[in-house]
Amino acid sequence: MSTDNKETKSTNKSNKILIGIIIALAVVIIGLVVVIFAGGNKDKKKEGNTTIETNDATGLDAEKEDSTASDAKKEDEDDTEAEGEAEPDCYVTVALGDNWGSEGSISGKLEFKIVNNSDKEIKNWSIQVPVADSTKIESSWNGNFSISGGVMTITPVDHNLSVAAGSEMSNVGLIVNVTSQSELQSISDNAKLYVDGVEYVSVSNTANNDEKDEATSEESTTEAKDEEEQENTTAPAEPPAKPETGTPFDNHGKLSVKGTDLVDKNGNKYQLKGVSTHGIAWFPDYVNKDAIQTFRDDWDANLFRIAMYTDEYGGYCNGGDKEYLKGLVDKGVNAATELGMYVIIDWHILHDLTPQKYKEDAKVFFEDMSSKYKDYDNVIYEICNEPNGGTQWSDVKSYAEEIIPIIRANDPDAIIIVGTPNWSQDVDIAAKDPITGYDNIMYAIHFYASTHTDNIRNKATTALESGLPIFISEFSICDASGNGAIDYNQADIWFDLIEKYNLSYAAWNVSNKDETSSLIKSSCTKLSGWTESELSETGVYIRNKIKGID
Ligand code: IDC
Repeated sequence: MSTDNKETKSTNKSNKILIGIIIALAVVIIGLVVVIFAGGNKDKKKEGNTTIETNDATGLDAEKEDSTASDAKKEDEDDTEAEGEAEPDCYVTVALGDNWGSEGSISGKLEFKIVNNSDKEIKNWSIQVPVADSTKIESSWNGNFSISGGVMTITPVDHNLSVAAGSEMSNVGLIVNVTSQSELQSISDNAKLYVDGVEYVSVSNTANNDEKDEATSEESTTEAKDEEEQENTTAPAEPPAKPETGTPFDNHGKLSVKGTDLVDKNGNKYQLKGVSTHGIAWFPDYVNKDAIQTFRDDWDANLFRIAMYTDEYGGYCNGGDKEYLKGLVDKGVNAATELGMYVIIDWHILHDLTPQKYKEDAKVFFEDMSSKYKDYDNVIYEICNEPNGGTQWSDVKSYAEEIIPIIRANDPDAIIIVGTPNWSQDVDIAAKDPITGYDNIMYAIHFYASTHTDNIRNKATTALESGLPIFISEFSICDASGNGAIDYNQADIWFDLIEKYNLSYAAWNVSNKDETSSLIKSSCTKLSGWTESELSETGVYIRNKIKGID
């Protein structure tokens, strides 16, 4: 009992203490509430946003802080909107090319491109741009151009009726005659994309509240991360498809370099003869199996070169879609492999002048390619199309000495073609200081027969006679612009040299672009299976050379 009493007493005592504490706390809380309301100058929003304020002065400061914060937020929103406007998910760009004539009558070249970064195919597109009344269309390609009521309208032709999600449609262009440079500039600046006759409004511009903004920015960070990861990881290598029987690769297998010659798996001299795509970002549709098969079966070609520009329109290093471009390379390599053709993956530097400019991209790219195609003995790597603009052989050589080991680590003996200075003409300079320590290295020599004659042929023979293996990975029979008149006489002299030294070659270019070097007539929109009458004059000549018809 006495124990119980003691316990009851002590319980009573602790109850009293507890009640005391509760009362004290209640007083403090009431006090605080009074102080808060006495602050008097804060609205609900602030209470929600800020720490509890204890006096008027702090409250005012807090208000200032808040309004600064909300201004900043507004600026953010404005920025987001501005960015959204600057970079919608689908838009048209216009490249202003050469122009000639003088004020009063200027002709200029304009090329339009639709970039579709949305996840939907764009159908029934048109482009509209205000023009001066006196504007005349001199010639045009890959679009229907008309001018009416001060507006130039461009609509699709059969082969570019739609623009797939995540892709670009380019090479729609015209030569226009205007009265001033500023009119040209204005056309270039004011072209707008229309879909179903209505000006295109980007879906990415609809995000207009904080939650959406946050979600979008989070998403894009994740996407950016994924892209980064994808770029740095290499896709697992697929075993190559078995080549069709009786095809060039089936018969000749893995090639190697012996002296200045390419030799086949049996050690016999072998010559690769074929064609090069135009830039795959410009003309993606020609990278298709039927086209490659047409070159194999109808032209007797055994080589297909895939030219991926690095620094021109939609190029790999100047904002082009890397995954998309690599997908096209993949499509071409796989088709060529199944067809038993040899295939060149060409890192098509040109505007970038020196391969050093995008060397880091090149390292990742060739690591990716060579690990993917390490078992594809028909794949040839061309690591820098045409160094130019004063790039020295030492710059090219040191670049090559970084890229070659990356390829070799995956693919110990693939053929690698190294570009040479002056648009791959100076093989004589490379011959004085060749790359050592690796087998199966060849050096690019390019010619355009109307421009490059004895002077460049002499460089070729100098190099060959000093033992340098050279490869004509690009050439044509017109002038160096890829256009202009054909020089059949010079072209024939080049082919004599080609036969004499067993040189391998790829002719520029598989497209129907309205320029002399295109192998397909510009009036022909077929993507394979061309008849002779659908080939350009250059196409007819090259096909005959490859087939051995004189
Ligand atoms: C040309 C294309 C032309 C394109 C231009 C871009 O034929 O349609 O507008 O590139 O700069 C080369 C280059 C090759 C050139 C070609 C003709 O390797 O990219 O293609 N050429 O100028 N070297 C010498 C000539």
